[in-house]
Order: sequence, then structure tokens, then C-alpha cells
Amino acid sequence: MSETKRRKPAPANPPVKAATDSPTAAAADLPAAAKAQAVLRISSRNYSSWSMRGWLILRLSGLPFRTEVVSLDDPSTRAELLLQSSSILIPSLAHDGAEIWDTSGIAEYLNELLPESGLLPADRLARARCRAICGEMHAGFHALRSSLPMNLRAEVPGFTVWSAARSDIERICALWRDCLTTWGGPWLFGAQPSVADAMYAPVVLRCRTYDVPLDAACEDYAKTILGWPDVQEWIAAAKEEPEARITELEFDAEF
Ligand SMILES: N[C@@H](CCC(=O)N[C@@H](CS)C(=O)NCC(=O)O)C(=O)O
Repeated sequence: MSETKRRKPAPANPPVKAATDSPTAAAADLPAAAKAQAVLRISSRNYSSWSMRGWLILRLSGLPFRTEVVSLDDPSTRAELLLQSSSILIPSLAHDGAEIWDTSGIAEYLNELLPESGLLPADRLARARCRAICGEMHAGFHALRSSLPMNLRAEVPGFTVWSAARSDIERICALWRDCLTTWGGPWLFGAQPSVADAMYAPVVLRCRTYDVPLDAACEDYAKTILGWPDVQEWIAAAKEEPEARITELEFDAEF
């Protein structure tokens, strides 16, 4: 988005956009550069929180795209990925000659391409805060990420969250409360979901998997995320995903 451009105010109860992976969806309304075929490479829907974030960001952008699932365990897939990009990191977006393998890079690219999509909040201060909290998720919360890995098929009632992960969760809840109070909810930056909600959605799902209690404001936010049709679609697909050789990764890998 050009930093000065403002979106029209959102209606009081806007419907959540449910764009499809279809390469033809709404193509007629897109700027010329956006009409190239977009392919988002992801890995496991059940375990890869970064894949989920990238996919939600694509959905929010409204850019039609195709999803390609790759197996990072397979050496030949890794070799192939390295031929296409200088990184094997997932998610990776290929679009109109660009290869972008980082979730924040994908969000910024799509925001420039489709400035009216509302990926970032319209207000300058909200946009700055949005970028800051997305950066904090992207670069931090290592204890949470390693000790409560995403696993959408699991339920771990009564899980003990140790102190480092607990302080990550407390910090995240403080960020959520601050955003919900400042911008009025139900999403972190007001009436519409933004990149920040895509970034924190996997944290909500981890809290559910590991039975983490939340205060009333954060619980309401968790329900907003769980009611997001795109999140529901992702979870349903994760539950259908064939089980991979992943058992040893479950409590070790940082996803
Ligand atoms: N900072 C990256 C993180 C992506 C990441 O760590 N992806 C993991 C899967 S969830 C990956 O591709 N790992 C490949 C490997 O470790 O070989 C982003 O924002 O997209």
C-alpha cells in the first residue's frame, strides 16, 4: 500500500473474505501484474505453522493462487527446490518472475501488489504497530515455538507449560489485549483481519492443542480466529492430510 493511501472504512459487520485457490477467481478485477499465475509452496498443513501463515496471507490478499504441497523430508524435493530458489524454506511464493520464501516478504510483496486488499491496516499508526507485532512473531517466541509445536491433529489436555514458554504466552496475550483495546476488535486491528491475525492464528491453535487457558479478552480473540472460514478450511485439510514420517519431529522441530 502506498503509505498515504487510505482504505474505505469497513462496514460494521463485514463478511470475512473467502477467496479460493482457484487460478481464475476474480482475475478480471485484478491489476495487470497480479494476473500472472501464483503458486504457493507449502509443506505439512498439520505441522507447518509458517505454511499456514503464508496461505492465510495469500487468502487475505485476494490473489488467486494454486497451492503446491512439497515434502521437505524428501532429498530429491529439496534438491529441486534449490534449483528454483536460493532457499528451501517454506512457504514460498512464485509469482510473475518473483520467488519469495519468507512469510513477511510474501506479505509485503502482496501488500504492494494489491494495496486495496487491507493486508495491512489503513491507519499509519496501526500499520506501524501491525508490522512491529508481526516482526515480533517472526523473530521471537522461540520457547513457545519449540515446546508447543503446531500439531492440529493432537489434543494434549493438562499440558504443563514451562516458564520460558509461559512468558512467551504472557507477552503474546499482552500484545493481543493491547491491540483489541486500542483498535476495538474483534480482529487485532479492528473490523477486518490483517497480516497480524494470519501471523498469530497458529498461536491460537497451539493454545487449543495444549489446553492453554486464556483470559476473557484473549479467549474472545481465539474464538474469532477459530471462526475464520479460511482457518477452518486449513484445519479441515490438515486433518485429512496423510500422516508423514513425522513422529520424531513432533516434539523436537521448531515449526
Ligand atoms: N522465516 C521463515 C520461516 C520458514 C520456516 O522455518 N519454514 C520451515 C517449515 S515450517 C522450513 O521450510 N524448513 C525447511 C528446513 O528446515 O529444511 C518464514 O517466515 O517463512
